[in-house]
Amino acid sequence: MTTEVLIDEAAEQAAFGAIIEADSRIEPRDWMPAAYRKTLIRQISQHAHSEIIGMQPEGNWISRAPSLKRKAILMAKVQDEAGHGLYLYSAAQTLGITRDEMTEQLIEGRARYSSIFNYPTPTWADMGAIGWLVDGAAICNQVPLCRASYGPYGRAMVRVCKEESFHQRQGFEILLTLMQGSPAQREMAQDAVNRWYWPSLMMFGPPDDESPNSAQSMAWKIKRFSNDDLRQRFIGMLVPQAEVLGVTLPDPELRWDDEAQRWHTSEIDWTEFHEVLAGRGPMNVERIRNRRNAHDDGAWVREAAAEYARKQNEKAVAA
Ligand code: FAQ
Repeated sequence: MTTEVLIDEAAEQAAFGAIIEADSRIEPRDWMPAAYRKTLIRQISQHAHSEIIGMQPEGNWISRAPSLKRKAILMAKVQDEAGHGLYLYSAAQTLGITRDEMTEQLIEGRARYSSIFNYPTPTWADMGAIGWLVDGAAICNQVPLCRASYGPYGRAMVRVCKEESFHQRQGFEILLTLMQGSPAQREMAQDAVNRWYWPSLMMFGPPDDESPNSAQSMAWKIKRFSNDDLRQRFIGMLVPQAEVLGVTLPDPELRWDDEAQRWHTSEIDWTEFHEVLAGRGPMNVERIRNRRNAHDDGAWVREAAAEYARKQNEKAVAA
């Protein structure tokens, strides 16, 4: 490498550092370290895959929602998740990876998506628990991401968060309605909360001392808070809401520790988390199989769109 190239790179590195330091934004055409680009592609594509796979657990209930109104709301929510996936794939594409590459990684089982979407949805109350807990956790995690140092990611998050907040309220309202219903309905709501509570805490990722990416991602201001801090914030949000609902959070040890200024909880079952990440959760195989089938079934649409674009291009050239 020549001295000139080294000086250029040092100048670019310094300019990048200054943008991060000033809490300003890195944009697609700006110089960025290769590792920053790689981390963003990893996180944004995993996030996009989560939104897309995340349509399946609730999609399972669209045809069985208990009323026309509930069905319309659930359809709108699931459609929003598709939209989130698309903004996020677009944000990742600005970093030099194609949508096809990301899709291939997902359907071949080489990409991660959130652990939470590998759990089944056997009852209607699961729609309430997903909205309240899963979208609630998503909001806690994603509001700080609106300030992520990479422009296209932070901007996508602003709209995503607005929609997630509607999602969380509709889930809360489903649970509230069930909790004001018959004993069987209250039991169904509590059972769903029991099943989703711990997996929703795992959504924030491994404990801080076992999170290999956190320190660097926080230094780059992609992540603004650690996994454990966000998990704590989430618990603090849930406790008063659980009281309003009249549900019990399934952790007998849960209490505010005044001395430590933290929520004291039972130990999270990290073995379960790692099993799900390794592809051995209750629904991993089905989730990827469905996604692969949908991709195969859509092949003719992609071919037709490509052919249409080719013809339009041909016409434009001829004109
Ligand atoms: N599941 O070093 P860290 C939604 C992986 S919300 C699976 O701590 P990092 C809305 C991690 O990727 C859900 N994998 O990693 C919705 C890393 O993998 P590597 C999606 C997980 O990145 C609601 C390894 O473990 N939200 O979809 C999980 O600093 C309802 C080591 O972990 C986002 O993706 C997990 N739970 O922090 C949709 C938010 N946790 O390096 C439908 C954006 C960790 O082996 C219905 N992402 N891993 O490739 C983030 O904020 C971060 O990436 C974290 C992980 C916090 C998830």
